[in-house]
Amino acid sequence: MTDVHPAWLPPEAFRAIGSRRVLVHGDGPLAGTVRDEVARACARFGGSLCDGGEADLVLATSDHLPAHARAVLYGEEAGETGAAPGGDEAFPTGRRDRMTGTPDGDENFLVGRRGGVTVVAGEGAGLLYGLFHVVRLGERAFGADFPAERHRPAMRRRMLDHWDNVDVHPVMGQVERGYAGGSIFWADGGPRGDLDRVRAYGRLLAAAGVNAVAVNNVNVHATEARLLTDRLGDVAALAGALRPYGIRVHLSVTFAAPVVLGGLSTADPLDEDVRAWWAGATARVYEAIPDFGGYLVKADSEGQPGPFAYGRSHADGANLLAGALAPYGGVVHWRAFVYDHRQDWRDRSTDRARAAYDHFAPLDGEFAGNAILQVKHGPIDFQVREPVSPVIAAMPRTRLAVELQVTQEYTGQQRHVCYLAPMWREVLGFEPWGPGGRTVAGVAGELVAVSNAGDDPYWTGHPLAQANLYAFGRLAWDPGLGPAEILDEWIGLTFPDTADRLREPLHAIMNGSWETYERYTAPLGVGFMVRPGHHYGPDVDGYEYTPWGTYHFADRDGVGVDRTRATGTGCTGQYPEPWSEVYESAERCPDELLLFFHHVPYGHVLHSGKTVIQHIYDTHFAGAEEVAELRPVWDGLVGLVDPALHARVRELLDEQLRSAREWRDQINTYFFRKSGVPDAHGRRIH
Ligand code: GCW
Repeated sequence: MTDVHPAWLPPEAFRAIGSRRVLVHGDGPLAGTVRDEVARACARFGGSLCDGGEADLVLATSDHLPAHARAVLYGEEAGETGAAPGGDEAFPTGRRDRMTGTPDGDENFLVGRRGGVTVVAGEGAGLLYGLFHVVRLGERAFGADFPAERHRPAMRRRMLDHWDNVDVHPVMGQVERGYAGGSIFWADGGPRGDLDRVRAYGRLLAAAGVNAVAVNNVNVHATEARLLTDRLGDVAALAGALRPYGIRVHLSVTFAAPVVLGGLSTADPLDEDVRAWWAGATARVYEAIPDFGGYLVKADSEGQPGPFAYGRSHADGANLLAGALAPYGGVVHWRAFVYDHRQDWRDRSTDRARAAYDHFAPLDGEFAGNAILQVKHGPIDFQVREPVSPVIAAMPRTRLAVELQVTQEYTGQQRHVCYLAPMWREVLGFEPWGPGGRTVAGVAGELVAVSNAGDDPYWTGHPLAQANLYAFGRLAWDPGLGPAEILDEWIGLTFPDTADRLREPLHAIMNGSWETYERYTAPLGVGFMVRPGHHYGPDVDGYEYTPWGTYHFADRDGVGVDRTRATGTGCTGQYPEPWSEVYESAERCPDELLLFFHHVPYGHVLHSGKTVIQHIYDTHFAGAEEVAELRPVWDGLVGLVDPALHARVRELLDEQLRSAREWRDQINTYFFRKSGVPDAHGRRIH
């Protein structure tokens, strides 16, 4: 692992801890990880691991808290009794694991400071998260006193899915939709063999709050299928490297495994032999990996096998695997990304945006308690702007995970700066039942994202894309965090020496970068318009006459997809009130989603007061202009970041500008030629 960028955990981030006297007290492997971290920091910065009353920082499991530390958290009187403020239990959460019935409190931690001592108490991974909390606080953890606060993750599972292949796929390569080099886990048909790098990845993820990783692509090809059986040892090795950081390993499996691996004639979920096969295979998995997280399945989707072949439902399919995993406390993540990818573009009644709801909403209540339906955040496919998926509000009796895409397949492929936390924050804060109601974050128990990390020295190709990986973990821990606040944390950790001078320019470059990207690409929620296959760069009609169900229907009069109940596909009816009405009405529909739900004439006037066509021209000129402004800001940072990192970003900004101009010109030219409407400001359109 040479020359790998430390991302948000450079040694310097540990200075505040490493220059102090620290007591680490607790049993168990994760307490050991905390001790190792602290020991390394102290060796570097002159502090010490101590074992007595003189500590500046105490990190301990609750049963190992010394009395004086206990008093810091619980008050003097409680110091001896162990009663937590506001509750009887030290770590109450009220949540219990549905399968095992055990309290689900081992990720919590308490932190407080009094009389010159900072104390963190937590069980299991909680202690580790507490350590990283102190890392984030830096010197602030050792300044003024602060009362004990309890921290707990909002989402119980905070998971990254890797679309990594073991074999190099002839079209998709080592990592499907990977823009950061090869895979951290696999290379050329086998394990990549750099477990130090895997461990370092786990450490970064833990510091951001992630606790689960699926180590192979949801498109499970022949070699990858065997990770479940004869290649299980490779998965166990990864689990071993990630375990010290509280991260469980999950595996994408093929629904056809009993046939392709087990030699059975069927994979029918109701067949007894099939059940027995999964039970046996799963038992062997847990023998090798006792804390294995579970399976991830893409079934009946884009050519992957599934229960439809046997006339069974997706609940039958998911419950088959859930049943095999249940004895061990494992879970199956079953993806809701099911749609017809062989549709006829002439057929306007089939609507890909409807598909997940149509397939899954009727199955609400039929899924096992350890089956989690994993729903992409929008109804189509990770576009720069989509409404929230209607599935999220439609399945109150089903455990749901919301899936985001950190890898920037549709948002610039890690060649463009596109800080995605503002989009995710909007998704998580969306209220499906209207203002004042529950939010998406409140409905989903888990947050999952497709990782953007690879074996690139900066982990993410574009060094600034590290912030997306970091922000994903932080939002999964606390969806209430503000995107700018998270970015600020990331800047402080990643560039500890120059953060004060970097904050303003980096916020200027990144805060609005998602909206900038939106401005120069597909307008008003219409989506796609990317080059087929690799999905980089503009190609307005690239998907228009294909079977993929991603159309914009632009003609000389107008553009957009009619998804209304009145005259279109009826997709608006999949939303509860008030959104079903808001989206149904071209007058009330939010501008940014207008073309997702409506086909309108170019002269349609938006809430902004502009016509659709003028909005298209204006945003595309503005978006490309905004990108042109980034380069001078970045040039001003020479000397404030590592020269190699500076050079890498500079090159990428040049490509982003080239690409943004290409988008601007293709989109504007296309719509000018279709509509014949000139730009009100007479700017150059080709
Ligand atoms: O957006 C699409 C991608 C596919 C991906 C699929 C999915 C893994 O283009 O590459 O396949 O989504 O989410 O399953």
